[in-house]
Amino acid sequence: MILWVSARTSSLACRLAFALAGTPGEVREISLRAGEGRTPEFLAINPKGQVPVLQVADGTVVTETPAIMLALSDSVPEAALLGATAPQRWASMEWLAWLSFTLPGAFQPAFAPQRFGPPPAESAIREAALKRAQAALDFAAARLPADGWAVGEAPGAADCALAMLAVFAGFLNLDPGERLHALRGRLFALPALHATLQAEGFAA
Ligand SMILES: N[C@@H](CCC(=O)N[C@@H](CS)C(=O)NCC(=O)O)C(=O)O
Repeated sequence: MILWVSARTSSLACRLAFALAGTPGEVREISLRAGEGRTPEFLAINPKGQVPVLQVADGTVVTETPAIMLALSDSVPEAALLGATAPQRWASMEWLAWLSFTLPGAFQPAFAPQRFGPPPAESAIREAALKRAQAALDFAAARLPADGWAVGEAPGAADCALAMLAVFAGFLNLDPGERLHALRGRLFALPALHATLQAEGFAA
């Protein structure tokens, strides 16, 4: 399997999950900043020009974070990335779907307001987006346990996605809240994730 990512973008969630599950295959890094998401070669793989993208062994291409998490979970079932029971899988999908809505609705306009309106509106767009992003962080933090993992007894896809949200909070100087910050700390301390965190520049 091949997972395409770009460091320090939203592909981090799937990259963490790929490593957490011990997925056979490789991670291929492109640089969105250098325009590598728009090359003919990359667009032939993902016409959306976005990361993450997963290519499974038979060549099938999967895009969109929740779908990639599902494909990883199906490919390495023993890792139980989405959870060990049906209610846990539903809860994991709930977090992933919520994040898919929250990132473009709150975080992306905070990072890149110029993509959401003309120059005179940029600072108002950013301010409003920062408020929505903080509200989303507060919502997540209030629903996380004081210890352990977001869903079930083991770390999984929801934790990887929530840790990415905590990282983005840091980029925007927002407060992830004690529980989300602690969840990220527990996840990032897992030895299985060390090489990934090094590659992303989060570990020495
Ligand atoms: N809905 C997609 C969003 C993926 C996405 O927004 N990826 C960003 C990285 S932060 C990207 O590739 N942006 C480049 C672009 O849209 O041109 C998912 O859930 O995976």
